[in-house]
Amino acid sequence: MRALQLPKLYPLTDGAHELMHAEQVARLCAGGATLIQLRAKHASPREFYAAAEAALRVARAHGARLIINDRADIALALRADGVHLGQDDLAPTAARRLLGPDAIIGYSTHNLEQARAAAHLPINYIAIGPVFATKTKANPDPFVGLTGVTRVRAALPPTLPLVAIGGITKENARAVLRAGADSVAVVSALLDEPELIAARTAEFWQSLEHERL
Ligand code: TZP
Ligand code: MG
Repeated sequence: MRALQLPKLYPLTDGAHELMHAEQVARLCAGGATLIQLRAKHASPREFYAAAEAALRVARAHGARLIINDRADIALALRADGVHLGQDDLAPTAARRLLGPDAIIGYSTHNLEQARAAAHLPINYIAIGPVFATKTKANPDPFVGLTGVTRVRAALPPTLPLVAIGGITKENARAVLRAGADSVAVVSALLDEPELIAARTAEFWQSLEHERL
């Protein structure tokens, strides 16, 4: 398992969006995204596979990496770059057996206790969230705030990258990075207006470039 250098901005697609995943990926890549997670909470496995296949083609054409939310089987079948697992998905150890040492495996945690328990799993990054209130996730856990990010960072090995997610915008992202996140995962702040996805993504990047980290 290699150490992962995470980009500071990590966009996710949204299955509830009016644009198809592949088109969301195209616009995110046009704005400079290099690592994207495909998230389709209401799609059947068959639909998700088809959407992921099309999205992967677009991502590869742009040289971006694509991570599949929830489904290690789909990541494996498509040779995607990796999988992002939640607390109730296939366990990271089992996903690592399936996908091998080179796959990127991310793992969601929602509090300090879960993050501590995840620290020694065979994963490439841990996500903590929601950091702030979010409308994108159904039944979110209580938000952890900036102090939650800092506490999780302090509890993890320094070499394990930390992704923060939930309610993150161009305006608050720098504070989240300063609180200890290596990367911010973002949905609505990039995708809310379909015609502005590329522009919003590029602006988000620009706002982070001013940050010395
Ligand atoms: N996990 C915790 S919050 C969240 C996920 C998938 C949704 C983040 O979406 P947004 O729109 O960036 O708040
Ligand atoms: Mg999941």
